[in-house]
Amino acid sequence: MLSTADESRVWRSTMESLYGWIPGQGYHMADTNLWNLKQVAAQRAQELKDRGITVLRGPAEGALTPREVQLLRDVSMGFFSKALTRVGEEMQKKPDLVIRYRDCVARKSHRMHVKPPEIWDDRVFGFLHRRGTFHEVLRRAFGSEFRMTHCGALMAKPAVDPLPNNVNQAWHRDAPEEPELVKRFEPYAAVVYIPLIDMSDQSGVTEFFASSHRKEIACEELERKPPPPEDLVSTAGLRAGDVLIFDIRLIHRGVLHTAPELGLGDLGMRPVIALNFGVNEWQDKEDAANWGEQFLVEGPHGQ
Ligand SMILES: O=C(O)CCC(=O)C(=O)O
Ligand SMILES: [Fe+2]
Repeated sequence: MLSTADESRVWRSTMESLYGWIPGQGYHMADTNLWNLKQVAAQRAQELKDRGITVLRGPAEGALTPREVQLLRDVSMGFFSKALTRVGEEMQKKPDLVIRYRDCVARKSHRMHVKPPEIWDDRVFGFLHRRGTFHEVLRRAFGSEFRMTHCGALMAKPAVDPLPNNVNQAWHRDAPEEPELVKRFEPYAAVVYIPLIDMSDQSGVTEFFASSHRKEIACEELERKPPPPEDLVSTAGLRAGDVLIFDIRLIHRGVLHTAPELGLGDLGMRPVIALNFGVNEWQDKEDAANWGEQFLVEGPHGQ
């Protein structure tokens, strides 16, 4: 448990990131709003535990501000374009190149997962690392010390033509259950998704099977028999900066992005920030399991 002094520090920094609270001058928000945010955090932490997924919508619930979204768009799109240039150069040498680097991997469903190094700079991106309502949700859900273990951007490229490789991702869990940790923490790790564009059904949504985090379900079977409608949660309708949190064991999949006009840049990309958080006892195998050994893009590298 945090002491009252610690708790009030967490909330002061939340206020600072959300409402521009200035030390020494106090903040202008009424106490009732602060109380509301605490209520939101408590309720969403419970939802994360029960359903394996929860969403914070709009700045009043702790979503990112437009300025924070813009900062993230700039670094994601900037790094993506560097990565694409480098992929082009490497493909000239090796047309059957497998894109699996330490800072950039290709995924199914026309997705590229990149790690812009700037995001690790917590002087600029402190709002992703430790301030904000979503950290408060995680703190309450984990009930223990936790840390960020991965941060990147999931870029979905439009796939408008009916080509054979234009397929949705397979249903999957990002990591299997860890029975020893479940005995002590419930949950023990979670993923945070923050779309950087307003999401419609066509802009490359992610679909989630709510409540699947504690169920024994064979993901392959969902290709034939999809989740029941009442448990199907999609990112369609989220606004840029909204914060979706899901249990690392929750079943989900990426759906094709078919609306370049709703995306960013010349290609009409759909960027989503993806962060992993877990209790200190949890070891994140994301890098070892899914990423390569060598860097693709030259320059400073993140963590
Ligand atoms: O980009 C998305 O919508 C989801 C991607 C995903 O789940 C993954 O790559 O593991
Ligand atoms: Fe995934």
